[in-house]
Amino acid sequence: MRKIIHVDMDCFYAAVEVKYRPELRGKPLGVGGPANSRGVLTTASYEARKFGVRSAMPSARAVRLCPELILVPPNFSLYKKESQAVREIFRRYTEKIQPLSLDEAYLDVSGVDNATRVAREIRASIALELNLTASAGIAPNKFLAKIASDWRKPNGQFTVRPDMVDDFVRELPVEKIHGVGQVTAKRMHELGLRTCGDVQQRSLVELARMFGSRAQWLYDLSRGIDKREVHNDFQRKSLTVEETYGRDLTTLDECLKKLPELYDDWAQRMRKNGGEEQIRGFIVKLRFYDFKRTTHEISARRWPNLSDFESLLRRAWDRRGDPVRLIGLGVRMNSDEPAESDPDQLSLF
Ligand code: TTP
Ligand code: MG
Repeated sequence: MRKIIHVDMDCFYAAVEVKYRPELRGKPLGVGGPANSRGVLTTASYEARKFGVRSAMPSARAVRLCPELILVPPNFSLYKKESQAVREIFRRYTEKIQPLSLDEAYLDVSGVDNATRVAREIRASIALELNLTASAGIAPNKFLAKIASDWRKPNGQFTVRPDMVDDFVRELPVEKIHGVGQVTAKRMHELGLRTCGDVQQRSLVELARMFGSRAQWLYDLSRGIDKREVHNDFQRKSLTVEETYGRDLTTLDECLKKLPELYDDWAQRMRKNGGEEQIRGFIVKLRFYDFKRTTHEISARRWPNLSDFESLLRRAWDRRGDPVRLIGLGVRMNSDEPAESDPDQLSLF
């Protein structure tokens, strides 16, 4: 069973503005273009939302709804910087991170005991270190995690345990199904499908007649089934660690002595990253005093032991026997899996 966390920052751009201009805290704030032109809001603080002010609303209309509204122009480079800082916090827990935008990401934390606690820790770190708040959803897959992160917004979190999935989806409006936009939702309503529970009543064949190639997707999601992986920004081809030494290592024994620490470091990162089943080979890399390098590699489809790297290191060393300034080790991974068609890509705009 996988454990996925979806983190979504609270009124992100507005919260970043408040962080750097504390005098704005507690005030109705809109981030966007000026009200005297065709400016549009990117977002608004919760104080402004009480007046009905929303993302994507023309600034002029927002000011009519909320005359006290303070409008500030967006500062994207600042939001990017904060977003990167948030991502650094995620990386303490996992390397399987899929950002959806500056303020949102999926994390695969299947390796941890208690994903609910990890989410709480991540949110606490964001609050303490960055002076921003985030909400989180914790669930066995992306679809449920993303819905759950909205449940206790702002500054809250909600966990959908595996035994809660059936109840969670039954009453869920079809609009919440990822990829179901207004047009599809309207059609579904006309066919008597208002909730995921309604969709569950229809067979796959019936759904295929109504929705063609999207039937399987609707069939699965309405049952809370979603097998989409959390994709890193890039598909990993290898996972290696390396270290450059202040003083060149002149004997094989000296090099061998460095391996346990490197191995532990590698193992820790590998556990965070996951994907043990994708291991296809072991690699050792040496860089010599003259910056020339050599690598030695064998094919294998299992978790490597320290001794695997020791024998690779011996062979790599035997090639030259010269002083070594850098040692690297790790695994090659299978990266030629077919790219899965990801509905995330379809429904953005
Ligand atoms: P959201 O997460 O949709 O909104 P939010 O973070 O401002 O508020 P919430 O607490 O409800 O999550 O979007 C994240 C940021 O993306 C938002 O701060 C500004 C930007 N954005 C736009 O620029 N245009 C838009 O239409 C939307 C929806 C968001
Ligand atoms: Mg947000």
